[in-house]
Amino acid sequence: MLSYYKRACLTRHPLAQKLFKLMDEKRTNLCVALDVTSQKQLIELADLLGPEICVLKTHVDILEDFTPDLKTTLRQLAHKHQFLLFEDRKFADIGQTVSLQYEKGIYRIAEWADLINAHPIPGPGIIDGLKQVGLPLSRGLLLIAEMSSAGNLANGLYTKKTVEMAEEHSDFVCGFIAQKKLTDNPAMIHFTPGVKMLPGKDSLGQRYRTVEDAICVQKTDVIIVGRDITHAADPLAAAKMIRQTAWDYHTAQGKI
Ligand code: S5P
Repeated sequence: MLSYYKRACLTRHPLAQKLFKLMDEKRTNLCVALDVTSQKQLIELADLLGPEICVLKTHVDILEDFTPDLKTTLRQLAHKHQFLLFEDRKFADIGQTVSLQYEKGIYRIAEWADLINAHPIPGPGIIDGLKQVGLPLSRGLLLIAEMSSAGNLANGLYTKKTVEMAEEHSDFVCGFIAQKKLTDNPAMIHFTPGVKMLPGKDSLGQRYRTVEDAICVQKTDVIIVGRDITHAADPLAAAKMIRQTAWDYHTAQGKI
């Protein structure tokens, strides 16, 4: 198994290099999903959990009090605690439309988010549209190759074609949202959502695998954890515990 440091040397994608080095130096492969609806909550949690994470994942469109200065605050926190910002926008339209959704509108995602993701359903034009905006800014795109939710349609040939699309656009695509490792290409980073300390599901189709399963069995790189941290009685203690567990499993895989 290659270390994250070695993988940083094996990719020419500037953002992937940055993330691999950050994970290696900070010793964390935890991405926290802060699905909160107020800016105050988002900023407080980002500042509290920042030291534990490599990536902060947001859904800015669920904020009820969004103001444009949030992007400056998030960038300052990302710099202070050394993490990347991932806006989980799940783009899914034709190239022209997604390029506008990415660059314009009230959220101006391209201005502040290091990472974004997209459904490959529209075909490679979606990558070209996002790339036009993101490549000059050294941003990165994750393709959604698999989903955690019950009954989803992203499997089999769809997933295989997604991996091929990613390889063909590896100047901008730096990895996947997936439930397991999909390629041996060391440049591609696998992010896995639907992770908790204990397995289970929620009432709306979300399915959870454990940290151990995600890292040791499915061989993913980064775990995305939301409610197991944000709904814990002590979110910082939960984040510290999950971070340490995930890193211990990662090092036990011989990736050090
Ligand atoms: O397949 C997916 C893809 C994503 S990005 N399943 C997911 O759950 N997600 C996101 O991960 C979802 O939008 C949410 O922000 C997070 C999971 O949150 P949790 O509270 O269930 O851990």
